Amino acid sequence: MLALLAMADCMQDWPEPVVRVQALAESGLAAIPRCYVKPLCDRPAPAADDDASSGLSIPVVDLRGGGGDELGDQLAEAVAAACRGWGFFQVVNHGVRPELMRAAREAWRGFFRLPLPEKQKYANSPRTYEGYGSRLGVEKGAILDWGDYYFLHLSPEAAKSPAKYWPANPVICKEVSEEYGGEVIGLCERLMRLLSASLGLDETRFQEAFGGAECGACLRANYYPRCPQPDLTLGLSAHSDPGVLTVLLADDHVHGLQVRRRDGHWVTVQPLPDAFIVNVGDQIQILSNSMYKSVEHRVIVNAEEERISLALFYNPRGDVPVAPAPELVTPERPSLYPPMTFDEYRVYVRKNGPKGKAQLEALKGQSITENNE
Ligand SMILES: O=C(O)CCC(=O)C(=O)O
Repeated sequence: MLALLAMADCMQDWPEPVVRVQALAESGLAAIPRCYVKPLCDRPAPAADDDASSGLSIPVVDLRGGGGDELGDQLAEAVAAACRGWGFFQVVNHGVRPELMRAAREAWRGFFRLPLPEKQKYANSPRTYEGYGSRLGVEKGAILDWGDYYFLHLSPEAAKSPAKYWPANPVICKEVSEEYGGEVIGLCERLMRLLSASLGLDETRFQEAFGGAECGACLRANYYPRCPQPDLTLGLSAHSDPGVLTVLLADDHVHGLQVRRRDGHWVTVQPLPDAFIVNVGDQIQILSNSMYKSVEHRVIVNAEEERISLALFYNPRGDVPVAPAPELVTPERPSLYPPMTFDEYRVYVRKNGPKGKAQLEALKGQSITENNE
C-alpha cells in the first residue's frame, strides 16, 4: 500500500511541459521533433509489407439473435475462436444504433477542432488522466506518441472528478457520449456473458468476478493529426489494454489500428461499416488464467489525413481483487497471477505508459507490491 501511495505521489504532474501534437502538426513543420522519433524496431513497416496486403484480417462475429440455446452456443463458440486465435474481433449487428455511433464520433471531432485555448481549459494531469491529454506515462525523456486525447470516466458516478469534467463545447458532447456509453456498456455486459459461457463457466461468472453491477467504464477519444514523417513514429505505441474489454469505434474512413499476430507480424484492421472492434484486456487474461490473452496493438499515422477513434474501456470495480478463476486452475495449469485490484494495477501501468505486454508478463508469479517498489 505504501509503495502504491508513493507511486501515486510521483504522478502529480507531467515530467516535461506538455506539447499538443495537433498544434505541432498545424504549425506546418516538415520534420517531426526528435522526441517523437521511435527506435527502428518500433517503426511501422512500409505499407507494402503490411499483412493487410496478404488478406489477413481479424474475425467478424455477428451478434444478431443468439437468445436461443443453439444460436447462443454457436455465438459463444465464435467468440471463443476469436479470443483464442486473435484476442481481437469485429462485432456487427451489435445493437448500438449507428446514428448514435456517428453522433458520438462527430461530437468529439468537434472538440478537437476547437481553438487551442478552449481545449487547454481541460488539460489533464497524470493523477487521474481525466481531460485533454497528449501523453501516457510519466517517464522523463520518454519517446512520445503522435496523438492527443480526451479521457473521462463514464461510470461509476463516484469515479468522476467534479471539476472540468465534460467539455462545454460542443454542447452535444456530454449528452451524446453518455447515451453512447450506456448502449456500449450494455454491449460489454452481453459480451461478458458470451465470454464466460465460451469457457464453460456460468454466464454471470465473469461479471461477478469483476464487481457485478459496479464495473467501471471510461472513454478515450483519440485524435491523431496528420504527420509529416509517418514512417518514423506511431500515433499510439504498442500496448495491451489494462482493463476487461475494449470496444473501439474506429474512424469511418482512415485506417490506423494494427494488431500483433501471434507470430509477431502487425496486421492493419479494416473496420467494417458500423462495426465495433473488440479486444480482450489484461484482466480477462488474469481471470481466465491465460486461456484468453490480451493482445498488443498500436496505431500508425499518415501524412494525408487526421484520424479519430473512440475507445470505451470496460474495467473491473477498482477495489475487487482479481485472480485466476479457481475453475480454470488445474495441477497442469497452475494459477499464473497473484490477486490484485484494478486500482493497484492501473497505477502500475500508468506510471510506465504503453510498454507492449511487458507489464503484465512481469507480474507472473509476483505480487503487485513487489513490482510497485
Ligand atoms: O485509435 C485506435 O484505433 C486504437 C486506440 C487504442 O488502442 C486505445 O485507445 O487504447
